[in-house]
Amino acid sequence: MRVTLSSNSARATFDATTITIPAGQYYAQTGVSFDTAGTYTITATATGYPDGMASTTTTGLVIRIQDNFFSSATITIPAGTPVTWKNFGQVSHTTTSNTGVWDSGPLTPGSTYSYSFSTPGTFPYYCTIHGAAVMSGTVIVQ
Ligand SMILES: [Cu+2]
Repeated sequence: MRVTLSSNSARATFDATTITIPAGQYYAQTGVSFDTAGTYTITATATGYPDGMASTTTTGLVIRIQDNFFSSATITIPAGTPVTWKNFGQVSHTTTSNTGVWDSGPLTPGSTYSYSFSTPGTFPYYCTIHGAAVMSGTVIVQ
């Protein structure tokens, strides 16, 4: 099994160190997740099959929620970009706009919340459970 990932300088994260591609299927989305928008080309070889290739385009960006911070705390995106927060921590958190633009409510570990930023501006947010002094971030939309 060989999996090669190339992209336009975007990072990728893998759910598992070994990605299994079912025999006869020439795609490799399963088990691969992307935390940065971009166009990715995936090639893989499964026993008994020739190299398979697929490309996938992801839009938007994932902000990782940890205990207790956002990573990255400040991001800059073009207008129209969807942002997804995913809770990678062990306890619940929220992503809540300081100005009432969005409010995820409590996100249990593993949960996600998405919001699409259509208008330019600076959007500060925080976690209502742990407070702005502990957990805050900013989305800058250009
Ligand atoms: Cu929190």
